[in-house]
Amino acid sequence: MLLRRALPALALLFGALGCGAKSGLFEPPPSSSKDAGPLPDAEPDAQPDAAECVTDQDCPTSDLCNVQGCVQGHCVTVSTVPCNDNDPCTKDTCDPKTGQCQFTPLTLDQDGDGYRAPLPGFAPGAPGSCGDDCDDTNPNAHPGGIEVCDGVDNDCNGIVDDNMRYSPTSGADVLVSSGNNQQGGSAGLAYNGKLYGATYGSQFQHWRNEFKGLLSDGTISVPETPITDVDNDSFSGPIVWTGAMFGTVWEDRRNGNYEIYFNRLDPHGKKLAADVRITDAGGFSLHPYLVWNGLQFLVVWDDTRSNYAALYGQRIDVDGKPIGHNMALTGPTLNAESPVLAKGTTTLGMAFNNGDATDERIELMLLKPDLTPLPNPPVVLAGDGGTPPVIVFNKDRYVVAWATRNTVPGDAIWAASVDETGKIVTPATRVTSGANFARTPSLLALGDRLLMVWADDHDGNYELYTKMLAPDLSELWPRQRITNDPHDTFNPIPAFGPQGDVGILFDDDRSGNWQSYFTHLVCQAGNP
Ligand SMILES: [Ca+2]
Ligand SMILES: [Ca+2]
Ligand SMILES: [Ca+2]
Ligand SMILES: [Ca+2]
Repeated sequence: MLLRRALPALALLFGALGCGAKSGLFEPPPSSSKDAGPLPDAEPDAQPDAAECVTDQDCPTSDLCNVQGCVQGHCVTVSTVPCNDNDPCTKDTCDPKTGQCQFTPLTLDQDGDGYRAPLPGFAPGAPGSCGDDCDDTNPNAHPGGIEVCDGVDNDCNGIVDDNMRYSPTSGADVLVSSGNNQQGGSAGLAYNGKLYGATYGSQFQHWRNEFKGLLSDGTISVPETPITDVDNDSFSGPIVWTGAMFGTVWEDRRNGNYEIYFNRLDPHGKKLAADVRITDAGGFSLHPYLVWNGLQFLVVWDDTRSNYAALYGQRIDVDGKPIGHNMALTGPTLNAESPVLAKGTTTLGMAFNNGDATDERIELMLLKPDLTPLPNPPVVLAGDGGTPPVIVFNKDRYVVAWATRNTVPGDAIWAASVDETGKIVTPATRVTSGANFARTPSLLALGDRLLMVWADDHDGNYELYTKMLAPDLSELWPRQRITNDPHDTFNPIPAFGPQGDVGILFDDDRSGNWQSYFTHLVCQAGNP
């Protein structure tokens, strides 16, 4: 087929080059023109009279990967450049212009440490994974690395900062949102090796998204930079670091109805392209959440395009281009909202609320690495009025935490864990005590432990506390108070930072209105 399509063009080429000796052989058939369709379908050797070549030199040379020769008056492929490096981790192709083989790796080394991220769905270093970097967003984590107190699993043994612990930096809170706004609200925090990128909302005439770069002590490194400045409300969302750039996702109603938008930011928070609109749905699209899986951004959210709240997902490539269309993740029997996503070794775990305003169940659903739902039915972790959950993957299981809420907030934070087969490892467990009301949990996975940060009224008003949980969710180290002021404090968003610091963005009304603040925990070497 290739030969027949190439022939008229070839004839023109030879005519132009004045290849006189055989030019008569290359004249187009009488019916041909520049716009002629394909030549008749007969096989070359079915019409031995229609000779098209005398020697190999008469045959097309446009594809150096498939060399043509003249056989019985017809140009046929006589040799093909074999491109096979016997490496299942490369895509083998041949460049027709040069005839050279190209072996393109299937995986990326985004952080430039010489180790590639595994293919989605594979554990780092597992057979077929094509990569053994356990954290390709950080050059200080790779096989053979020396473990230091930096919030990173430097040696890729599945344990972050082996045998180290955290201490609060009392009284070092830093105002992040501008303060000249009406109010602010924390949304996301990610460390890029030099600075924390913080996303938060500021309410001026409308709500808008902001980015600010913070050093580990809260010093401003990149001033407040609007991510959106649209003529309507725009609510800030999570931020992730890929090893080369930030990604962030949010909801805004620049077009009247809330839709999900995405963009990539350079290491200083500058947008790399125009905002990417992810949804175009009749109902509101809300509560976006974002994960980087080593190759792609994965976004999940809820929307009511089908007149009930359901969960949807979208894959986005490293260049910021959506891959395929919005994917429906839950069916019509669910009224699902507020999804959060974590990347496991072979699956994705998505926790969410399911129910109505008075009975919000906490459920967890397993997905394939490409966001396709696995056949396992969602696992119900709690049915007692849970608030939007948080999720992390801790070495071999997903850990989900939530607060309860019926008419008033419950008195404790709860958590449960589920393995990658969907089996509940630790059922819903009360993981805090000693308060009347507890709210807004958050988790960081350390492999052999989990750091939890939350707000409760243990000491009178709502303040932030941290504690360490064992993988079975029992208490490893008791609560430590990390904020101290006479006003309520909520909504901690922790992220690993430099030298083992854990940066925490949070909300506080100590100035008389809600603003976003930053504090950090310091990593200390040695056993507790
Ligand atoms: Ca790497
Ligand atoms: Ca790395
Ligand atoms: Ca380690
Ligand atoms: Ca470390």
